Amino acid sequence: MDLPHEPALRAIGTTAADFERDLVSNLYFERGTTMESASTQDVYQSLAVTVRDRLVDRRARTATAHQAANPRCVYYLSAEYMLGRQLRQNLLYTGTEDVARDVLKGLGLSLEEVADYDVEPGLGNGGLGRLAACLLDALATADIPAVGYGIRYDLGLFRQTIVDGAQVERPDDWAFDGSPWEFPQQDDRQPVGFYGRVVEVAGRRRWIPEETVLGEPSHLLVPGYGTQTVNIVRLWRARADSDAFDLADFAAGRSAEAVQEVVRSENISKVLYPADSTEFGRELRLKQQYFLVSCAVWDIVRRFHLRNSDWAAFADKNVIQLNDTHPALAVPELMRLLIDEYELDWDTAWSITRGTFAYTCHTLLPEALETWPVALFERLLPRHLEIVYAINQAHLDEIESRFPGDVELRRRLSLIQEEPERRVRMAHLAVVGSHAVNGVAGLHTRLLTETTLADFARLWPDRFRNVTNGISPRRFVRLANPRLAALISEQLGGDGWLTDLGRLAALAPLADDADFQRRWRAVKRDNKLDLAGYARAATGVRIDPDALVDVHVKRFHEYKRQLLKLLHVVTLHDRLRADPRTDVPRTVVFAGKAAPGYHAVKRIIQLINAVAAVVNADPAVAGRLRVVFLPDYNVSRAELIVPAADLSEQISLAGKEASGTGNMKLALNGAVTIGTLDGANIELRERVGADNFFLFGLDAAQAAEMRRGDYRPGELARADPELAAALDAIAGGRYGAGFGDVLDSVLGRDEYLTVADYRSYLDAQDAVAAAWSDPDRWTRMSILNAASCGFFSADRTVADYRDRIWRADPVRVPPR
Ligand code: 26Q
Repeated sequence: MDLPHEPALRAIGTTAADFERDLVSNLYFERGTTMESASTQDVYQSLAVTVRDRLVDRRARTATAHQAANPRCVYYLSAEYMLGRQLRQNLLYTGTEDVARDVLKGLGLSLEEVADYDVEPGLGNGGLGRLAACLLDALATADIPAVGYGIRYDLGLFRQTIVDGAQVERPDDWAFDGSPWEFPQQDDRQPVGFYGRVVEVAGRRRWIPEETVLGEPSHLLVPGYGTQTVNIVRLWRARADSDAFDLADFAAGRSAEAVQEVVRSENISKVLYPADSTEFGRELRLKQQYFLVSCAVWDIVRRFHLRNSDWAAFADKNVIQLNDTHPALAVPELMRLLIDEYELDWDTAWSITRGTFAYTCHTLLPEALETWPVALFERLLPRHLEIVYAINQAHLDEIESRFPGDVELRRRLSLIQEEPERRVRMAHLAVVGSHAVNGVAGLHTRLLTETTLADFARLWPDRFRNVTNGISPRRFVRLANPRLAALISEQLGGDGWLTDLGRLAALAPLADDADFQRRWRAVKRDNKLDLAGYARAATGVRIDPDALVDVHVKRFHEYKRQLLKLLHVVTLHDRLRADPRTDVPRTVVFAGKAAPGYHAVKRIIQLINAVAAVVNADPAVAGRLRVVFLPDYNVSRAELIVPAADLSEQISLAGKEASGTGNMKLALNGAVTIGTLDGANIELRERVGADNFFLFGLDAAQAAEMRRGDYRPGELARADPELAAALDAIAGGRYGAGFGDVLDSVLGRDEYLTVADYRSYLDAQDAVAAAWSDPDRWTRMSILNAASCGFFSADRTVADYRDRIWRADPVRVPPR
């Protein structure tokens, strides 16, 4: 397939000489410097552009191939993308890692020191954002045409620092030095309206917005591994019109007033999840959601019209996947475009809309289901509220016709919550507006259809399906753990396993092979040394590479029970003070961010740091127990911690974690899991085998039962001498005074049943210690964990979405 003007393009060569020539040329033309005088930052930027050019070439060919095939395209709408650092990935995916290394060596630089300048775009917060990135990686790898739509936040999720043991949030200005990976598309700016009123023109309702901002897209490239496909993430940034700056105010010395309108517009894409403790913050969040949706839906419609003329084909050519409810406004927005702008009738528009959307739910916690006050909704999006009401009317009529007289059912299923205040239920909007709704792990989907969305599942059983999450083996083994990847490739005779992860099963017969075991352990030990070096520099804490590395790394939330892990640490501390030979040498690693407004978990971070300070300074436990809190957990930090882990803590209260994906990353890297029967832990345990998984705790049914019954955590805690001692040690100030509030959360309501699961958890930890004491046994478990993780590849997840929801075919992109 020829590109226009191709002969005029310089060749994109693959040899070291080609690469070096391009690098020198980029240094000169892009940075205005030479090999002799370039700074490492210059070299980084030029190297990035050199790699990027190779992706641009593939992107151009991908776009041409998609244009010709006019395929069904997957549009992924997400408030978060946690793509991770780009340089090493893009070198790998373009096959230029080795030449880059050689060329840099000639300059007296190592690839590692240059790659250190690469900044991770922190455009997400946790599992949902990283899932988006893993799915895009797998989509491109499967040659499926896809676009990810998101917001280009100026500041990503905050950078977490620890000051006096407490989390302090600092801005994450990820593009401060300019991101070489970003392609701004100023030509495609597009207006987005807010507020205003609805008028009737020639019998049709039309929205006249009062305020308009511009959405300006920029692209990040998403290459597939082992293919030519390069898809894109299209991220939108809010811009004020160039007229918005008030020259007169500025001339009069009123500089703040002069930029007021610019600031107000551009605030929309300023930060991820603005604090919602004020009216201003809540309104800004809803504005963000509409901003993303308006830009994306308009863009999807425009792209459709480039290749198609008939609306009847819309739902065949496009599937829009809603990553949770944050983009659920896309449903009324598409309806508005179809009805108001393109003048389709309601029924046609509705059938197109429902045929196009699919919704992924990522939670079970009812309090996490988003709702918006009708009053705010109406003020910001008056026409959308009318459409939501109309959708709701048809929806309630359908319920009435199928379940006549069931007022209660209609109340529960309505898109509008009436009490204590009228609010729009975004999850209901997403379910009603989609032809497919999925949970993210087997248990999650079952519980969704039995509890949180049970009424909907009764109404439309066929709409619900499960798609268990997965992770990118490229990112989480090949890039994060190159030593393990090399060992596996050597053993399996190639790297085909990176796109066919089931092949890891061939490692299982080696689980007892002494030589393989030795090499497996050596990889883990080297990874621990890397982590130890980092931890030493970041926190001053020394990590012993021969100790059991026990990791609890994920967002901080009470349901994830970082506190349960900490109570285990305090008990170990007690036991070691009494007898220094109990347990095995252990290093406990915590990492994760707490939402800035979530006081209760920020206190847990403080307590962890307080315990760490005392334990690490206590000569009675030296060489036996270390506790380290690694600040600022993100994708890059996960890439460092995950390969070094021996024990993976997946200890959420059963029935609360939708899936978890850290559990998969850790197991795939040979960590053994201690966990509850929650989320994807269940599927993980089924695959690795009960002998290779440390199970503890109540299951979801038992936990729900206990919550309903007469649960008395205070009494239970006193009845367990070790738990009582641990709580007393904290209350008595061994780790500093003033942690009474944290204890109250456990002894009072104990919402997440920490006390109920404590004994079972400690017993399981004792079993962990026994297994660790036998290195051959542990290594066998470790190998079998990795060997059994094939199912958790994001490639399988994407194949499931394809079969069950998307029905999208691959489009091969021919090589040059
Ligand atoms: C809610 C209301 C208003 C504003 C923001 C939010 C909000 C923001 C972020 C709600 C949820 C999130 C993030 C959720 C998340 O990361 N969920 C995780 O998704 C993973 C991928 O499916 C699962 O593996 C995890 O179990 C789930 O916790």
